[in-house]
Amino acid sequence: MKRMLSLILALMLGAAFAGAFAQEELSEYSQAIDLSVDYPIFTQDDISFPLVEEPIAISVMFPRSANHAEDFSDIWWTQHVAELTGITFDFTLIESDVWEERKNLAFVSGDYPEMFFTGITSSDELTYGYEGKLLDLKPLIEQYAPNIVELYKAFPDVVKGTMHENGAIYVLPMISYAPRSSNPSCILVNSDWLEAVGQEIPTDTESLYQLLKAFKEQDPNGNGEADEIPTTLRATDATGNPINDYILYAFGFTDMTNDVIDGQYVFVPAQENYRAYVEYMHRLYSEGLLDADYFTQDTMEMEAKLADERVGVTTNSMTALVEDYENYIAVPALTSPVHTEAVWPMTSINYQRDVACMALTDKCSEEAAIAAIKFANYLVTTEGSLAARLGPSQAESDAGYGYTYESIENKHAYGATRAYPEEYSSYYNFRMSQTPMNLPAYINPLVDDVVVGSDDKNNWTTTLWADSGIYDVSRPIFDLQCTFTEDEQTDLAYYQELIGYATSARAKFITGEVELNDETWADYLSDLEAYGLSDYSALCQTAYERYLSLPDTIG
Ligand SMILES: [Ca+2]
Repeated sequence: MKRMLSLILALMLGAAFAGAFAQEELSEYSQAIDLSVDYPIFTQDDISFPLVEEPIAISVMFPRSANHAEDFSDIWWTQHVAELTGITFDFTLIESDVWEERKNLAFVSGDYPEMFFTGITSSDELTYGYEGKLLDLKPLIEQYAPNIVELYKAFPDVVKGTMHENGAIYVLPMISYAPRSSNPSCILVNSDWLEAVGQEIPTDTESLYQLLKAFKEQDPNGNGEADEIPTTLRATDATGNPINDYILYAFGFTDMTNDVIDGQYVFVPAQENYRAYVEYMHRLYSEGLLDADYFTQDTMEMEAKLADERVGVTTNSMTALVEDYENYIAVPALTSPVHTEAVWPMTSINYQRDVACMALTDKCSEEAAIAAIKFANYLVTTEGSLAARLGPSQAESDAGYGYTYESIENKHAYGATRAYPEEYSSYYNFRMSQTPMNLPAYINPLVDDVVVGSDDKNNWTTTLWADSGIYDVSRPIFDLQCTFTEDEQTDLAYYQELIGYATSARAKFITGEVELNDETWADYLSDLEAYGLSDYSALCQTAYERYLSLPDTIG
C-alpha cells in the first residue's frame, strides 16, 4: 500500500514538474552521489510478515552509550519490530566503556547471548568464530536472506572484507553506499580570518604555510592580542598511538604507519616523503604555527580551543562546538612539493563494521538462527533501515514526532523534515532514545538523504565534504585491505615497539630535540630495522596479498 502511494505521488509530482525537478529537488549532498551507479533497493512490501510462525525472543548483548535509553525493552524500535516481525529482542545492555572486558568475559565464561548487533571485532571473529562460538552466517544467508545475497553481489568488497580463509562469514556489517560514510572529515578554515588576512583558500603546503603565518601575525580575530592558534592537531591518542593528520595526507600517505602504494605495502615512517612531512611539521612547530600543545593535549582541551574560536585551520567538525559553524568552509586536500597529486584516506568501502556487525552464536536454536537471518533480511529494506537509524516516522509515532520525506522512484529523498520533543537537545538525541541505532542496516542514498536532510548540521557538514572534493581523491587505507591470521595478530602486538619508536622519534624531530639531517635520518632508519622493520613489512605484505586473493562472491 505504502509503495503504491509513493508511486502515485511520484507520478503526480513528476507530471507537475515536467520530470526535470528530480535533480534540482535533491539535497546538495544527494547530488554529490553518483546517481548513475545502479544499486539495489529493497522494500518491506516484498517480505511477508510476521517472520516467524510463533512469537520468539532472542537474547542480545549490546554496548550502551550515553545517549541511548536506559532500557531497550520499551523503546519504539523494539516494540515496532516485535509487532511487525514476531521477534522480541531481549537486550542486556553493557556500558560501552567496559564493553570489551564484559564481552570477553561472557565468551570465556560461556554465558554469552544468542546474538550481537554490534561490538564484535575482527579479532573476536578469529577467536570465537574459529572456536565455533560464532555461527557461520553464509549458509543461512544463502537460504533465507535474498536481499543480503543481492547486496553481496552489488558490493563485492563487503564479502572480501568479511569472508575468512575457511570460507565462513561470521558478521554482517552495516552496508553503506553513501560517500559521506567513506571519509573521516575534511579540512576547514575560518572564512572570517581568511578575509581578514586577505588570502585565498590554500591548495598546497606552501600556501598553507603562508596562511598559518598570516593567522599568527596579523590578528585576524581583531582583538589586539596574538591569541590565534593557526592550526591545532594531536600527535597521539590516549593509548599513545599516532593520530593521522591532514598535513600527512599532503605528502601522499593515508595513514601515519601503514599504507599501500602501487600495490605494495609501505611502512610510512621509513619513507622519504614522510621525512619531508616531519621536516615541514618541525617548521610549523618551531615557528609557532602548529599548536604548542600538539604533543600533550587531549580531545577536550583541543575542542575547548575550537569552541573558543581561537583556531584557523582544523579537521574537527565545528557544528557541535560553535553557533556560527557555517563560518568554517571547506579546503581541498592539499598537495606538497614532494607529492603533487592530492590524496585523502578512504576509511570505509561500502561497509562500516565498527558501526554495526550482526553476529549469531551457537546458543541459537536452529529456529532462532533462521528468525535472526530473516530479520537481517528485513533490516536492509529501506523501511527497516530508516526505522533502525531514525526511529519512527511522524506517521508511526503516537505523538507525531519523527521524520517525513517524499521519495523519487523509491531511490532518492527530498523534503525531509523532522520533529522532536523539546526535552531533547537535538534530533540525534531523540533518535538515540527511540532505537539502538547501531544495527546492520543498509544505508542507500535515500536512507542517507533522510538522515542528512532532516538535520541542518549534518546537512552542512556533508555539503562541506562534497565541496572539498575529497571523494574524488580518496584512496583506501591499509586496514581495509588486509586480513591477519590469529598467529599474525599475536606478532602484531610485538611490533607495537617498532611503531612506538617511530612515534617517539617523530616527536624528537618535530620539536627539534634531535636535528633532522642525513646522518640522524640514517641512524633512525637503522634503528627501525633493529626494531623489526623488514619483518613487519613482510608480514603486512602477506596480509595484503591474502586480502587480494580472498573471494569477492559468496558463490
Ligand atoms: Ca588576536
